[in-house]
Amino acid sequence: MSRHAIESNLDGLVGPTHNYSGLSPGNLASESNRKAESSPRQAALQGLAKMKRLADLGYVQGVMPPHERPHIPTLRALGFGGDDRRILSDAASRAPEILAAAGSASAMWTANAATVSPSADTPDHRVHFTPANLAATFHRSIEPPVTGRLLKSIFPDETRFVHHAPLPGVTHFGDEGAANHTRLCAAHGEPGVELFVYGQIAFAPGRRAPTRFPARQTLEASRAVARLHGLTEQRCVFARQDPAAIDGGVFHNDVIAVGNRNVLFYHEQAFLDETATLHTLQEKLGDTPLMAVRVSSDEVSLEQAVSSYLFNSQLLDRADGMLLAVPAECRAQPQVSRYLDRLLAEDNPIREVSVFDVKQSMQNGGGPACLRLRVPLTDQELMAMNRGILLDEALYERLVTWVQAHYRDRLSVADLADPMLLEESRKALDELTGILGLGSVYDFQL
Ligand code: SUG
Repeated sequence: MSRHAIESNLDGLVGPTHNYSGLSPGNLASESNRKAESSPRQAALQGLAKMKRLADLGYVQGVMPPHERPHIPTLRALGFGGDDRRILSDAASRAPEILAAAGSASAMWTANAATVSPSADTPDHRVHFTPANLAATFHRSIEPPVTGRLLKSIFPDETRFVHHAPLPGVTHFGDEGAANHTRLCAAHGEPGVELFVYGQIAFAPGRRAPTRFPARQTLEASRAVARLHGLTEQRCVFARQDPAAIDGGVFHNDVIAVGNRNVLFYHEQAFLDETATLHTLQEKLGDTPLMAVRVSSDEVSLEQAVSSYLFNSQLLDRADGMLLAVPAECRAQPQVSRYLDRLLAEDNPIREVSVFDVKQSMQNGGGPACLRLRVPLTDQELMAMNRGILLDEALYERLVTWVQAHYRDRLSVADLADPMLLEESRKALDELTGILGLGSVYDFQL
């Protein structure tokens, strides 16, 4: 079945507690900016400016709200009691690492919110969502329940959308969502091939595992998501990440590869077996030619790929080819910038490079592609979703005013213990669900 469909992008709106706590081993930016002062206000405005520019270019752009942080139910579950003020002060003095985890605004990276299979790929012709369990890091493992509620509230029509529960929250089934999932196809409304990239095999750890940093995604998790979504073998390719890349700071596949339609832009160290991966993709794509844009280590080293986040770009449709939406860091690094100039001059589908400033997010290891969840939708599905989250001029203006009213310009890790911050955040989020027409989704609202 083939119907007209587009790719919508749901960007995570950065939350009021955005901070640098160094919570993600293997994410070099997160580790190196540990305890630096952050600006939640700038972070949210940078994210909104990115969404606005893409919406102005005609892309369907949605907003995924932040989660409630610090997350008091998590602190209660870990034995902190009394009123909110008491919980915060006890956690700050007795277990600051737990408070930091419960205070992270990490839900902003919606590429890790879920895996999405469009209706063109699934046997019941509905869009399937599985929220990622994010079992690899404690601070992110708090996200799935609220992510699930948000997705249900954004895509409520059960005749068109299916919401699965996250996989069991243990590292055997460690699932990081769309950051390790790329869909290749001729057109968004046509059946495609879903590429699942994993870092380890949980039940056969073996010698191929990285030695320095954790491999967050398991093959078992990827296969389970594919099963839940009803994808046939013909629709799936499972490829292993190069463990050396994980040890070099590639904690998700979207740090080293990005695809759109039949184009795959990737670094030669993205996959353990590059030849077999490309071969299988082409075999399963059938008549649709895979256009692989390969970047060699001589052109851009693994280290430069990680520090510039070249591959954490968005690859977006244009009438005559594709637009690559890169983080500003790519143009700041001479070698990467020269590579981009060559890319534009050469014969390939990438016609334009647009630069986005998302520095506040980048300093925690999140580039343009981390900030968005792709949801391919047919025209009917697009009409059936909760359209209150779609960004237009009016919503953009409203959200900018909302950020300016509620967000702090400076935040340090110690501020997470401030009961006023919790109060400010809840007030902001309560207002936000009203603005977006989402109903009650947060624990404090239920
Ligand atoms: O999971 N950083 C996130 C960045 C996620 C990037 N997403 C994709 N590549 N799709 C992570 O490591 C850092 C939080 C801190 O250290 O304060 C953090 O969670």
